[in-house]
Amino acid sequence: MMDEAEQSAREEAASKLFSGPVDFLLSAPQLKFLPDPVVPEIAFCGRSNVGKSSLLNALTGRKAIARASVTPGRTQELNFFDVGRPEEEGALPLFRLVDMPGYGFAKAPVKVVEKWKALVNSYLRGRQVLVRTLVLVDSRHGVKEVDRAMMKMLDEAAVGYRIVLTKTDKIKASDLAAVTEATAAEARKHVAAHPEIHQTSAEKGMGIERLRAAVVADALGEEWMG
Ligand SMILES: Nc1nc2c(ncn2[C@@H]2O[C@H](COP(=O)(O)OP(=O)(O)OP(=O)(O)O)[C@@H](O)[C@H]2O)c(=O)[nH]1
Ligand SMILES: [Mg+2]
Repeated sequence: MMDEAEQSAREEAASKLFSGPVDFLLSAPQLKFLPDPVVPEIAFCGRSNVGKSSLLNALTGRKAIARASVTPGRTQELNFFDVGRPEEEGALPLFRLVDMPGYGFAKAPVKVVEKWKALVNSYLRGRQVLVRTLVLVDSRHGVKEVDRAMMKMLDEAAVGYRIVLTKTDKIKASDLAAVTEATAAEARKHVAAHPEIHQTSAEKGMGIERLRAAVVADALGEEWMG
């Protein structure tokens, strides 16, 4: 178990990293437009409107680097963000964050939804440099059938993921405790799920520093954290 001093040192190192360069790289509407797989990647997935783009903004400390919206279905491509670009010209970033379209969105045309689904699933299943996926779950709703299907797919593809509860500012503390417990029980049924359930609010900042440290450790290894 990590002690408090160690945890706060990790959080400090992670926020220092994110206070440096974070740049939008590209938007890939199809697999052939993916960047070369040259640095570790961390992907954000979850139901439409769960708060993927908002969480990415909160983690990077940028208000709107990823486009968040009241309109579900806003993110339609795989959007790549470079984190920690060294000084030298042409140098690679330390790692990348990938914002993805949401699943379980019924209002977009079926063909469009199928296209997103194929893109997201092929990326998640086939990406060599994908070191961790964040599966976001709305804390008001808990794990739904579509989330379970996504987790099962990730289990089968042996892609490790963290389950992140979002929008915790919208529920009571007692409800948050209950949904966290239920989500932890769900996580125990999935081989690729990390046991820790993250509680976050992109709006109020809850849980952001802790998740930021976890993401950096996933991307760069515990050694990097010092
Ligand atoms: N209260 C509250 N609202 C949030 C939070 N995170 C996101 N939202 C709101 O939820 C809505 C959807 O957020 P997005 O970040 O666009 O969600 P998304 O998962 O990227 O959506 P898609 O790209 O459509 O799949 C927006 O209106 C956000 O302002 C949060 O922590 N608290
Ligand atoms: Mg989005």
